[in-house]
Amino acid sequence: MEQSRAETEEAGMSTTSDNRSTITVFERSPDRGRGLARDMRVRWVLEEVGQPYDVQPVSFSQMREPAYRALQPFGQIPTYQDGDLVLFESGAIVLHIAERHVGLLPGDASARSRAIVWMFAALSTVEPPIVDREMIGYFEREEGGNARRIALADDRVRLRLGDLSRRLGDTAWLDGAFSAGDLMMVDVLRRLGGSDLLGEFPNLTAYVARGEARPAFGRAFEAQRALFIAASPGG
Ligand SMILES: N[C@@H](CCC(=O)N[C@@H](CS)C(=O)NCC(=O)O)C(=O)O
Repeated sequence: MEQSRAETEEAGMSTTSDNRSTITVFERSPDRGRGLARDMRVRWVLEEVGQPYDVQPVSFSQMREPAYRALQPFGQIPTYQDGDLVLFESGAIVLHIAERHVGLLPGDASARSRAIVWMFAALSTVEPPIVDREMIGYFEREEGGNARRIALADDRVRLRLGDLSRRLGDTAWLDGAFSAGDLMMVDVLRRLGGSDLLGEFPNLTAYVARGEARPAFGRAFEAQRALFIAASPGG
């Protein structure tokens, strides 16, 4: 996992950079500062690699404007801007940053690919059923509920968590040292927000707690929370 500074510089990566990137975030996050929006994973990776960044808060109406769509075609947060480079999709942003700094992707090529596999697993296998379940929570519980759909959504999440829990077993991280794959997986699991579902899997609960205990996570969390509080009436 460890790479020397010389190896890093030879590979065109940097340990730090003078460039200060900017990320777009919700002006006032609907999660009320719980750090569940997808800017959190970008803030976290930037904190892990020690890169200072600026935030550009955007409102829902700004996100619909053509100027914002030029940055993010789907009108979502986050985006990442570094000089002339504009990126969207939180997974691509995290990968971009992790690839250019030391510490979140192993130096060994195979181990590096395996860490990237876990990023994709988090985004394309674990996150979708969690988001589907959230959507039912938002829209259907309020309308009197649809107990069967909710139970099915819970089961789809439970299936993924069960498999993940078995793979993690009693290890600290998914494949050796903490990596961008763990960062992404922990961030995705946090969307379950301490629900009973996550609680059914003690090793995953502990895994998320380990991620949240990282100082970089703490700094990222406090930054987004401070923004929410400042944007709130009386904040
Ligand atoms: N796949 C995108 C999803 C981005 C996304 O869904 N962002 C949410 C906030 S977490 C958003 O902007 N929602 C408002 C909307 O979709 O209108 C990514 O990972 O960046």
